[in-house]
Amino acid sequence: MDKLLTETSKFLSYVLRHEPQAIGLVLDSEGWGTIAELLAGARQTGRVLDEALIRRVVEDNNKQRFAISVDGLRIRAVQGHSAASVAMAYPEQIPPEWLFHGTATRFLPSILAQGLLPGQRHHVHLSSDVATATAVGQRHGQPVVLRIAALAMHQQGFKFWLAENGVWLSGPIPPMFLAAV
Ligand code: HQG
Repeated sequence: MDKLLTETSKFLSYVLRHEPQAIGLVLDSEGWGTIAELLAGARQTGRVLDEALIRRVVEDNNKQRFAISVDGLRIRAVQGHSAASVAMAYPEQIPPEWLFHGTATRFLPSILAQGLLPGQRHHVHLSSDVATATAVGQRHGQPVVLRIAALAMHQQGFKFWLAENGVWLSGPIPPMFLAAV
């Protein structure tokens, strides 16, 4: 992705996941906002953005973070939200035996004491492979990957959801289901 695409992707993540009100955008409970309102809001903040650029970001995005509605009028982030107005109904899924969570070593004492917590976001984010989890952990510092006994959790009634870009989501994960990889 070139610099403009990366920068635009970060802007879309910010307004579609966290702070839609920063540009006067309204998201429905499924996370959808209209592209027209997004463009108008961005323009007011002086940002160079047009529909073609939005479509390029959505299509080229390395993690398929965004989706455009079938009618082409609306856009949303497919996971990662913290905005209170959004409560997406992800499809519940039976997880594989193990899922992975990448974090920074400095968070480990707290995580092993409290379990994994969603923090600002609506869910704990999990990966189906160690390489992806390592990259997620690297964003925070010296990475470490935890293995989650996901199927055992499911069998005990914990819920797991799968976002359309392959990111697994869950509620809080108690320490007893965590182990170092
Ligand atoms: C940590 C990116 C202390 C947790 C990624 C993480 C992902 C605790 C941090 C998505 C804790 C939250 C989400 C506890 C959890 N004590 N620290 N009890 N429980 N933590 O960014 O999972 O590129 O909100 O380990 O690829 O890193 O934005 O979550 O380190 O899919 O599309 O608290 O964001 O996707 O950090 O990343 P984040 P995350 P995008």
